[in-house]
Amino acid sequence: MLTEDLYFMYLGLMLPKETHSQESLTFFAQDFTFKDDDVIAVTYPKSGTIWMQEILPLVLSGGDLTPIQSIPNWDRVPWLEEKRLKLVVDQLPSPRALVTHFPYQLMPPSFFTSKAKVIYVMRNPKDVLVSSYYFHQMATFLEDPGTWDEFIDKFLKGRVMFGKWTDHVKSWRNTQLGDRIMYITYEEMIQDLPAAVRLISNFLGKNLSDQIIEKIAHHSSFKSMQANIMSNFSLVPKIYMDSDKSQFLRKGVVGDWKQHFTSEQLVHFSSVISKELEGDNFTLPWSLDATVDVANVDAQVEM
Ligand code: PPS
Repeated sequence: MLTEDLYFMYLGLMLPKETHSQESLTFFAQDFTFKDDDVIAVTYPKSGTIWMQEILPLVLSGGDLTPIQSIPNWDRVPWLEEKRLKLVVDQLPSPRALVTHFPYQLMPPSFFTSKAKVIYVMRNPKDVLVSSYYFHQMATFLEDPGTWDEFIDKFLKGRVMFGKWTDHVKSWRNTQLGDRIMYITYEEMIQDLPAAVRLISNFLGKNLSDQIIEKIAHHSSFKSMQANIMSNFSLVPKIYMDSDKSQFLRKGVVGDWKQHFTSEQLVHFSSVISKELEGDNFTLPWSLDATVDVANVDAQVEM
């Protein structure tokens, strides 16, 4: 299918027609009102969104498994900008957990006047790219990614849903939200999930016991989510997501990029991303230094 058959533009963002519409965006922008106790996980696609759809209901309910075992993740913690929000919003228990891929400047007015809390999850863009590449192969409502080389180019130019990774992270780094926002990385969550769940629960003012934290980490582990039909997208018909091509819960690891990039591609990728972040006052938890990256890849090849 042609790009224009699959996507439409909304305020400069390229969005898939299957999941988004002018109506859903108008609903989000004008009819939806944020509440002070809302919690919103914000991500660039493929950075840990569905992971937060698992963790947030567990934290907010103090470890009750009922929501994650009985409600599909897209209705349990809906995407603010998607068509389904309108259908489920009235059934969401308070405090509500929500997700969005929207950049900061496009959030609607009630977001800025509310006290809703935000958890921004960031992932190494090289792994985001890999995850997105496979997702574009299995999601029939997205454009075929083309070759790996072609997809790198599309990603760097922002010719993918939600535009450039650098624009997204920059928009959410320089906010006026003060202590309403916390930042966490996918890599931190992989490294020590119970510690990450503890940070999240503290941020949300939940004083959970170590036992509950362990329980939440267990039920939001990659393995548990892979086995949970409410979270593994097996309920989605194959005409939308073809799991023979790739799984939504594909690998769930850090550093899969090392299996994909050539040295030349790394130098190009890292230099474009670093240049676009130049002058912005934030440090990344991973290297975007092409020489370090290339050394990393070479070491991997030697192993
Ligand atoms: S989307 O389409 O934007 O909603 O995708 P998103 O959920 O942001 O990202 C999907 C990637 O997150 C991985 N994932 C996890 N990794 C580790 N542990 C857990 N529990 C987990 N849940 C989701 C998922 O496998 C995708 O990454 P890749 O690298 O493709 O495996």
